[in-house]
Amino acid sequence: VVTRRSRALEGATLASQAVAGDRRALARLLSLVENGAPEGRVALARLFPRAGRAHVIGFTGSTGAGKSTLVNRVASEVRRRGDALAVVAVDPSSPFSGGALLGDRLRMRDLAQDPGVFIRSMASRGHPGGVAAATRDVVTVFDALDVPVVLVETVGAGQAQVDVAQVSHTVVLVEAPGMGDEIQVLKAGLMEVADIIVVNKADRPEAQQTVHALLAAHSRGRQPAGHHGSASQRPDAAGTAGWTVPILQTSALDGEGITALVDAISAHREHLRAGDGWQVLHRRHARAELESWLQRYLRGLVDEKVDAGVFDAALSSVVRREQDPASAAHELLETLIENLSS
Ligand SMILES: Nc1nc2c(ncn2[C@@H]2O[C@H](COP(=O)(O)OP(=O)(O)OP(=O)(O)O)[C@@H](O)[C@H]2O)c(=O)[nH]1
Ligand SMILES: [Mg+2]
Repeated sequence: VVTRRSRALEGATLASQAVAGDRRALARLLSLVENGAPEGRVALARLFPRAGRAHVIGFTGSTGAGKSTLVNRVASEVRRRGDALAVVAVDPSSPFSGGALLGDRLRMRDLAQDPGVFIRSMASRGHPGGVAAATRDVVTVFDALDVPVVLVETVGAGQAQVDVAQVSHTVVLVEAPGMGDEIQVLKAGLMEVADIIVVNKADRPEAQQTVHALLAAHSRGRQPAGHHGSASQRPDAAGTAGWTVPILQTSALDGEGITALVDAISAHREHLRAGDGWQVLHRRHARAELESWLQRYLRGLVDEKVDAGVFDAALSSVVRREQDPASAAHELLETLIENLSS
């Protein structure tokens, strides 16, 4: 029988072993953390105070733009400059199937031999608190192990793209020529979260056109009409004010432009560090996490303290349109409060 105490013990033990450099313990710990297991929660509680120093860089953008190839190149360059690093890749397919992951694995084989590199692929499905929360937790583990740089690659679809801003200090938006990029990125609201924009596959002739399209889109979103230049100012969000979003070109396939990209990533970090950006981001991330845990706990409390039958009755009354969902939720909350005080 697995008791609460033995789980807590296992979580704490795995956390200490991982901190001490035990790779097997780390792998097991990451699985527990990813799946939201109680052992993982205990370990995270232990590790959390140790974290907060890693520079987390999120890579997002259209499917097939070359994010994985680029992350691999950036990882090599970061290593060449002397930093240990972790790569967290959120893959849309299951962890044990799917060509994309296999491809990523092959590409990462050289890096994987390096003891200064940690690689974790995680499925985008099957996380009780959502993929963003699971990603954040995995990042926290690496951060707590004193890994100074964490590269996060997200799936190229839907909401998960924008979520990358919730875990990252620096968001790199990766696009490729000829993908209807302008429309795609605008639709997904990605321009607003990008700190660095990369046109990958610059070896292709249409790359220049894409750079122009992105420049136009970017300045339209950010500047009064008539702005020209190779980069544009991001005037918004506290803490990131004063940062000029560079639009860079890379060819991840043959390693072109990677040095400039890593320079830009470092420059963004310095920019955040020089002002209050780093603190502002940490406060924003902390708030998002706190809010999401409050929601989960509150929902859990309703499950625990309010009869399933009462919940179902409320649901049916909403389905029959006898009651609107907001009023029904409010009544459930009142029932919860009554049950808590009795
Ligand atoms: N020509 C060219 N092809 C590239 C470049 N970078 C990546 N590719 C190719 O583009 C394809 C997709 O690359 P990935 O790195 O898997 O792209 P991704 O954005 O990670 O894809 P998803 O994770 O599936 O969204 C692969 O066949 C790569 O070899 C590049 O700079 N130039
Ligand atoms: Mg990929």
